[in-house]
Amino acid sequence: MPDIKISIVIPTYQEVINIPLICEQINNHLTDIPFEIIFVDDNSQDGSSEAVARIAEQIPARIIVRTQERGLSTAVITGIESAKGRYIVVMDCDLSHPASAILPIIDKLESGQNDFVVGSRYIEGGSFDDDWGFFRLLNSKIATWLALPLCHIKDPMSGFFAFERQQFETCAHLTPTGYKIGLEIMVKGEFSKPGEQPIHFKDREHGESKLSLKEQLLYLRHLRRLYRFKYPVTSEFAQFGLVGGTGFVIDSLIYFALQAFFGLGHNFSRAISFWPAATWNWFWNRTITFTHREKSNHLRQWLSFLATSLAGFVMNFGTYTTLTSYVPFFIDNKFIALILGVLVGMGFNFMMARIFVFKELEEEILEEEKDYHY
Ligand SMILES: Nc1nc2c(ncn2[C@@H]2O[C@H](COP(=O)(O)OP(=O)(O)O)[C@@H](O)[C@H]2O)c(=O)[nH]1
Ligand SMILES: [Mg+2]
Repeated sequence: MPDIKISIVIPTYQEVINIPLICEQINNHLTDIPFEIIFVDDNSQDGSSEAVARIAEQIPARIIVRTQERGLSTAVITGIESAKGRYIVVMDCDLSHPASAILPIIDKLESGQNDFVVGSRYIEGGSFDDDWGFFRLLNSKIATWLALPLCHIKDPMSGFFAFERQQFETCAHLTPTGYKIGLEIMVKGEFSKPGEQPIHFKDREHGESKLSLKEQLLYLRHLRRLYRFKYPVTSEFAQFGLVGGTGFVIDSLIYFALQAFFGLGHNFSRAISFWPAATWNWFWNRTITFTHREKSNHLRQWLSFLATSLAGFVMNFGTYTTLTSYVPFFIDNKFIALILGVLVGMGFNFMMARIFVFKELEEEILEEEKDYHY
């Protein structure tokens, strides 16, 4: 038997109707090419195994049934690990992904034009069925936009993708959750030439989609991991800034409320509103921004966060006062000085938070606390 050229990995859950259809499509489009189809099924109990056994008499297909584990992403990894072909193609079973695109995709890999190719709805020549409602489209677009900074691909969410099997070794630390394993492999693997092949994405006709709201929430957490992997400092800084922004709102509300409802003076209100706002920031930075860092000892951490925030506030205020007292430009442009003060204070706070308040964990602890990575 010649060496297998293409391994097509198809995760399945209750796809017994679609299994023969997709096998036939693939077989029709890959004449004279040694290929294998690997279904990775999560114990569907709907006759999928028997269907594959029947097909295997004519078409090189096999099925791995998992009983211990569930989930699309890990199923895809299981399939890739058992594949023998030179190239891996991952696609859905529901006939959304056209088998006719497999060879053009492989051509791109073989010619060296690309080292990772996705079947894309969103580049020129790509399309999807017309009846996508407004919300479905918006949902898909937002999810796509959120992932754009991670890779230069217009359809990074695609479940139809391919790469050379050897390259899988470069994908370090996969943490497969949710649906978007293609995106994760692309971001974490050492791929330098990702590309896209336009496809028409057809809606499924048989069976049901398994994409639930829960999966979508998981996607957001998954994205955060990927951002953290690719842009460790920037992603922390963005979250720190976001938390700081909400803290600023809390600070201002309390500050104005104290003056309006309790008749307190300007400076006194300022001095009081700082504490709840800083506590708010500490809590959310601990819960969101720095979840992967030290979590122990609430009191010590809270106190050191307050101390560094206070120092940051002094830097902020000091910058503003110095600039507006001594530099003529800023005397006329106080607002710019105010912004600069905020930036200096925030930069200082961020550095202190990373160095002192939320210390980095040792590698081994990180491994054990994998679930906290979100
Ligand atoms: N093994 C396995 N496959 C799954 C699971 N969830 C979905 N799939 C398969 O993954 C592919 C895409 O799922 P689908 O429900 O069509 O998602 P959608 O196209 O995003 O709505 C299909 O082939 C499904 O059968 C799962 O938990 N385990
Ligand atoms: Mg589908």
